[in-house]
Amino acid sequence: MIKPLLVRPKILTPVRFHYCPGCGHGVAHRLVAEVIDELGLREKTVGVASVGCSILIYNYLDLDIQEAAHGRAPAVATGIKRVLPDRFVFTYQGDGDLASIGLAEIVHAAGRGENFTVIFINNANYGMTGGQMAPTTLPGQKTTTSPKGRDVGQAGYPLKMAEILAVLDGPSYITRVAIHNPGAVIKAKKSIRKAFQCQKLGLGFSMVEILAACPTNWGMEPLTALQWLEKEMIKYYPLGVFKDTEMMAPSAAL
Ligand SMILES: Cc1ncc(C[n+]2csc(CCOP(=O)(O)OP(=O)(O)O)c2C)c(N)n1
Ligand code: SF4
Repeated sequence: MIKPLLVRPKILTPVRFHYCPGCGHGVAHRLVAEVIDELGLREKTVGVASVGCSILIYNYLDLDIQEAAHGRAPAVATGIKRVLPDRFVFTYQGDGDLASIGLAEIVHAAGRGENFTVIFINNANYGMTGGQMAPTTLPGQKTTTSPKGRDVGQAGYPLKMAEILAVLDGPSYITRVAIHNPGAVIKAKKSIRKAFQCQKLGLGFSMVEILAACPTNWGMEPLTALQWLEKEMIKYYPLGVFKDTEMMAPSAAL
């Protein structure tokens, strides 16, 4: 009998993604769907969507999903998790949403150690609204609002959110991964699984920052965008685990 290598996750609806060719959101959605399926969390999960290109995530994941105003997903997730502590709660946020307008929300939710998980898509620009410069735009990177390249003398340096949040006491697990090749995608899935497990263990705030391509606004073919991500983005945003308290928790030994 032929054993299928790839099976569509049950919670990934049979709806065609509206994302541009080569966009990282589709891959990230699938990884979230696979992990929730594998952990058997479907009936207990509430997702919180932000604005941005992934605002339609409720079309693709067959879960309870709450929309939040720009940047407010961590505040909404805090409320849901506190009222329904047995639910499994995650936010799915772009970098314009999380690192710009929602900076206060994410910092305070992390600082309070709220027990939910953040999936943070860093594609170095505001995707949905036309590719403006975001706090994550690389030095020298051209965007619609920095047509000559981000000038750090004028616009300052990018915010490295994983590093920034990892210095706080509240988070249990903070990591940065990428999804530019199959090996990286496998690692990204492991990190999402680990972040969800931290929440299951009640260890507090967890976040997976995912470096993802936005070929349309980068003005590149999908393949070139993946190469640019590997060559330029990872150089500025190193991959790795920035905080992991799971090993210190008594329940981790069970
Ligand atoms: C309070 C508020 N401010 C601004 C906007 C406009 N807006 C909608 S999507 C978006 C950009 C989102 O970019 P990002 O979070 O990086 O997600 P991406 O589209 O790249 O996935 C902006 C600025 C909004 N909808 N609400
Ligand atoms: S604009 Fe960028 S982030 Fe938005 S769907 Fe297209 S590639 Fe994806």
